[in-house]
Amino acid sequence: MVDFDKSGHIKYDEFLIAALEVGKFMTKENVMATFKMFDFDDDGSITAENIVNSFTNIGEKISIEEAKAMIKCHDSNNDLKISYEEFMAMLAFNDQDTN
Ligand SMILES: [Ca+2]
Ligand SMILES: [Ca+2]
Repeated sequence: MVDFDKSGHIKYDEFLIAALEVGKFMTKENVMATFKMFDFDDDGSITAENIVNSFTNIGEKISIEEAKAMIKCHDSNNDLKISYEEFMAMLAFNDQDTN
């Protein structure tokens, strides 16, 4: 992980920037793997609870409100969850090798 401001821990915006940087070079398989990393309960969507769990897992604390705000930014159908499609859009992932 990248600690841009040398604060000794990774803040959620740094985490997102790092994810976006990685996203530029991601394959479809890597995007799915990253999605599943957030989707703890493996139900095909990332909820605010899933985000809180993910950050707890990497030693970061964010509130449920912060997680909800994060989802709202990328939740195009307003169901308060991030679907795989919305996650790909969030990473600006372009699947260029579909046949
Ligand atoms: Ca889930
Ligand atoms: Ca959604």
